[in-house]
Amino acid sequence: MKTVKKEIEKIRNEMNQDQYYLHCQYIMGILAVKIKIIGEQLVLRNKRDVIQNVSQRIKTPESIYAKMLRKNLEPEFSLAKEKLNDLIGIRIVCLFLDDVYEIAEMLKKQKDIKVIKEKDYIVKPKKNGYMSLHLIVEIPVCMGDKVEMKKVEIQIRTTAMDFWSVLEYQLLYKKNVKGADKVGKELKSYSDEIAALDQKMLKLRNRIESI
Ligand code: 0O2
Repeated sequence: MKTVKKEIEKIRNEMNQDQYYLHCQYIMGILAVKIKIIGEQLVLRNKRDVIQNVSQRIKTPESIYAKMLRKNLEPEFSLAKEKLNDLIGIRIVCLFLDDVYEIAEMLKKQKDIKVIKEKDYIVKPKKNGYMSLHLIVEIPVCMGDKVEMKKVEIQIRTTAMDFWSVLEYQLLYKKNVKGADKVGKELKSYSDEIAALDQKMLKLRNRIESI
């Protein structure tokens, strides 16, 4: 137990060095402005609100440590920077299914963002029912005469998917507790209902817009 604490402290110390948090804040600041502009362009284009909420986080030392072990990797921060795509995470929540893909397309068009990976858990949800569109992007950070590319995971999902995943995240920490299996199955069935409802709401919105 002591070693776990020590390893996590080591990661924390490494994160505190090398202006890591400052670089993360710089990237999150750039992306926040970009997403705000995209949001305003979408309001003008679609004549309605599109982006409902944007949140950002820097992965904690505890979460880095746990994820490195899950991936059978040494829990070293220098290795985590190389291997983990979500040390910086941004979540965009929107109302409708087509908004997810419209936001993703607009992000992909940004000249200073390079999409290196796309995972569509909406077309192909995870086994437990998790749905979201993930873009792993690289953003250049200029430091003196050097330019370093930093990875960010951008999760884009509907309000309904977000509401589901918050609950599922709580269950994750109770996986081995009695009753968790039953709740997991029920949650999976709600994910199917959410997928169907998102489709229905989109169709209805299109009908309303065409009246
Ligand atoms: P936390 O605590 O949110 O940081 P990769 O190397 O990119 O192929 P990775 O990073 O495991 O593999 O990718 P994946 O599966 O797309 O997961 C990235 C993040 O998406 C997770 O980070 C979660 O935030 C979210 N996510 C993925 N699957 C689920 C799920 O089943 N339920 C919920 N609620 N969220 C999920 P972390 O590090 O797991 O967690």
